[in-house]
Amino acid sequence: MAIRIERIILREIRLPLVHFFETSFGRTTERRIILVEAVAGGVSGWGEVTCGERPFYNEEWTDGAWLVLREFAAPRLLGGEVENAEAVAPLVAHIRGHRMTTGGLEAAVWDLEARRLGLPLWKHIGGGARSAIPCGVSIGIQESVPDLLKKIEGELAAGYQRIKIKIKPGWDVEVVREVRREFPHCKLMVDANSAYTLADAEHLRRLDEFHLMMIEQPLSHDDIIDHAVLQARLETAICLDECIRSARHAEQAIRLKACRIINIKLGRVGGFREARRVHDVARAAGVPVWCGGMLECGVGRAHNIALSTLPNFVLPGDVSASRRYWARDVITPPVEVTPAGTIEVRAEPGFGYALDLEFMSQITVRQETLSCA
Ligand code: NPG
Repeated sequence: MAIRIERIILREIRLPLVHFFETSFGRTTERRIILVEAVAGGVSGWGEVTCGERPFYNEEWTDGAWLVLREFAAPRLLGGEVENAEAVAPLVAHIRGHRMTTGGLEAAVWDLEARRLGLPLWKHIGGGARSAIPCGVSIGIQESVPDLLKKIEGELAAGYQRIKIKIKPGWDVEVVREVRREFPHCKLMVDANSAYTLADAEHLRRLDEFHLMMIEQPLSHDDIIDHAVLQARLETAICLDECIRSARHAEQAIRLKACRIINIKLGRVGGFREARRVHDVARAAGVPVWCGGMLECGVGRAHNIALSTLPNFVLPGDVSASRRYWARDVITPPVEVTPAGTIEVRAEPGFGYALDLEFMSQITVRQETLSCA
């Protein structure tokens, strides 16, 4: 279905987190999120740019994303016809990197196309393997181990199916030991966000005794080969996140045995087209995947839910309830998690939730409408 996109509206919203979120590269207390609204024939599709406020997770950041969208990505879609949502990623593929940025735009067009067809987004992307998605939580680095244990206890009581804790040098083996002592049977994994090098291999091997589901991205954000060396030395499965930016990277990582699990983040790989390709490569190789999170507001969260209905998303992901992050979300109802630790997939067209436009306008700090000159 050809789409003539008439307008692309960029909004930056500011949302304070209910609790700071700390990783090995820093602490976030308030999000600055770019939402992308693509309009065609009176219908709007919505996407979220999932990059951080600072270029520390990868090279992208809010202010840079705004410029890339305005100067390079949006102009490619305005003023002509786009064949369909699948055709958006190739149109912006000449932009090197910046996949979370272009991915926010790409996802908006998928949502738009789904709405025009009257289909739920999950159906439109070929998902629907499950009607409720299994949820885990990601718990940032805390001020103290007792704080961490208390958090874990609360999340398990809420029903979440697996716990992921962030680690970094100085907050790793002994912390995991205490968590395991307190919670011997929960599904547990750790995420290092690239905080180690191969020189730490012996140290990381000490994590093997804790029966972790996986260790996520222990080594450099742009490395696959060292991960292969490390995986051969660990019993624990390595899951790659940062360094899988495309289906080609997934293929290479699997071929080199650099990981046994892949975290797919919609933005990191540039949107739904590439996310499905990564999913398919992993599935063909028998490598399970799960859906990562980037502290998204409701728009990105809803997209992640749709993505998580593809068949190979067999492990609980980092997609969790809105209330863990926001006092009020930009969608209604907010994303909620059942006592069984699942999110029910909704049947409405598009991403399945209503936008709270009134609240959104209150928290919008800049807005720009791009249209054909
Ligand atoms: O629940 O959205 C969430 C957070 C999931 O841990 C999570 N994200 O590296 O995967 C990550 C991490 C992250 C958090 C990355 C903050 C960047 C900033």
